[in-house]
Formats: sequence, structure tokens, C-alpha cells
Amino acid sequence: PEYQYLDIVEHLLEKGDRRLDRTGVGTFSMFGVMMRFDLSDGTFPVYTTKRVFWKTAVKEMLWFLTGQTNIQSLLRDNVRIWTDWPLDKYRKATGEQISQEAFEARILADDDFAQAWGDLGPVYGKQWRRWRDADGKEHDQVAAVIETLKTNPSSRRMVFHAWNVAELDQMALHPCHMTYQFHVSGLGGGQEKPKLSLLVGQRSNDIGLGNPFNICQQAALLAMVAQQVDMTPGELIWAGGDVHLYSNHVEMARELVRREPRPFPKLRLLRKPDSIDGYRIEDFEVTGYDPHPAIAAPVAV
Ligand code: THF
Repeated sequence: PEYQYLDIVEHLLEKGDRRLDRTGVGTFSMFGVMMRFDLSDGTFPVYTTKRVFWKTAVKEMLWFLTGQTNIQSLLRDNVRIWTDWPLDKYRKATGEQISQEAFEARILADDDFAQAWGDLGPVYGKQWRRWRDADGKEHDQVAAVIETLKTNPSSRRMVFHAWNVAELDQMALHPCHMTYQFHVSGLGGGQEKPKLSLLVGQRSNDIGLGNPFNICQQAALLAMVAQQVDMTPGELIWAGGDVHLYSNHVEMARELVRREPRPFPKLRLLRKPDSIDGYRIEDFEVTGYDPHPAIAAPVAV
């Protein structure tokens, strides 16, 4: 199953379309890619050809679910993957060449500073849990999907979306993963629980850093929602738009395709919280993860 990922990496290395991107780093790109992961036997799709820090990725997902958009709560959880964007903004605005460590320490220690400089704008969590309509009313899209799963699981309208056109210009970064569409099969009766699948539409994807995080955190989301509605996780289906390899990740990519993938680990949720808001990182038990060594790579801002 990891070969789906490695095939994309290999294709980008060999035939990727060379282009200059928003960040100025440069990418090798392809457009329109699909991967499918069958999670029904407890498989947790954490790639093995480099160590993926799946706890960090799942913590990011839990942060999305809280509806928060400030990096202060991520840093309290020791997640540093979003710091670069506020840091870049701060440096450009003040001319102060503050280090990442000093900036993070200040966000953690000083709530006013965090308010002023740590917020990413109305990104994922805000749109998922508090999408504001023209009348100022807020919509909890995640709760609505879970409610529909419980009351009308054959619905074709179980979607939440982050691409809020009216608020794009206030976001630190436009949403990369956008549509989350749920689907239930096996409703026709029989002994087995219905299967819940998730199709994610992702407009833009950094194949070296973002993709390994996104795939395992989206699988974690599917496991949580399935548990909440008493169904078995089915498939995670991932559809990428502009899928790209940053030019400074080429060495890492060459190493990934040289390595032999190992079996994916398994995921078990140790507890069933009362709602989707109750999950903690300690609830995720991952067994059988035996990856190749981590490979450090710079993130394009
Ligand atoms: N921008 C770019 N260029 N790539 C992305 O993957 C990306 N994201 C988020 C927003 N903008 C993006 C940020 N997500 C890492 C992982 C995910 C990120 C950003 C950075 C990263 O550096 N991972 C390291 C280790 C991280 C750690 O443990 O601290 C790794 O080796 O995996 C896509 O959602």
C-alpha cells in the first residue's frame, strides 16, 4: 500500500513538471492523483520509508477539531510545525531577527503577544467548527456530519469544507486539504457493522513533508468518527490536485524510493469519549510501527 506513495514520489522525480511556486523554492509537480487505503482491519497508514512523527500529525488533527487557530495551543502540545508562518510575518513586520526558539517561548509566555502574532486567521478549525455565514450565524460542520451519520447514513451530503471564499484573504495560508466527504456502505442489513469511508480532496500537497502527515491524521479522523457513530472504518480515499516535490527534497525522495517499505502499523482507540471533542493523544495506541530512520527536510514557507 505504501507503494502508491512511492510511485508518486518516483513519478515526480522522473517526470515531474518543473515550476516556480509561491514560496520561490521551486517544485516538480503533477496534477490529479488518487490513493486508497483500506483501514477495515485496523491498519494505520503511517509510512515506513522514513519515520513519520504520527503523534505530531494526530495532535494537529485534534487541534483542528478544537476549532482553535492560534499556534499557542499547538506549542503547549509541543507541536512546532506551524511556527514558520507567524514567525516569517513577525520578522517581516518588525525587522527583528528573532530565533524560532525565542519566538515560540514568547508565544507561550505572553498571551497578548500570542494574540497579536500567533494567530493564523480563520484556517481549518475555525471553518470546520464555526463557519460564519452572511448573517453572522456560526455552523459546526463536523457536528452536523456526525449527526447525519447517526440519523441518515445513506446521505450523499455528509461533507465539511474549509475553502471559505469570503475569508481566504485573512488566512495565513489557503487550505490545502479542503473537502472531507463521508460515505457509509453495508447499510443493507446483515450481521456486520456498516463501513464508514472518507474521501479527502486536497488542492495542494507537499509530497515530502505534508503528505505523510496528512494521510495518517486523516486516517485518525476516520477512526474517531467511525467510533463515534459505531461503524467500522472502511477506506480512506485521498485525491490530490497539485501534488509536488519541493526541489530541496529531491535527495530525501531519492532515498525514500531506495528503501524497502515495511508493513503499516495498527491503530486502536483505547477509550470512547462522549463526543468527537473528547479525544486526547493518549487514546491512540499504535502497534507494530518499525520505520526506516527519519530524514530531516526544510519546509517551504
Ligand atoms: N507548507 C509546505 N511547504 N509543506 C507542508 O507540508 C505544509 N503543511 C502545513 C502548512 N503548510 C505547508 C504545515 N505542516 C512539517 C510537517 C507538516 C507541516 C509542516 C512541517 C515538518 O517539518 N515535519 C518534519 C518533522 C516535524 C516535527 O516533528 O516537528 C518531518 O520530518 O516530518 C501541510 O499540512
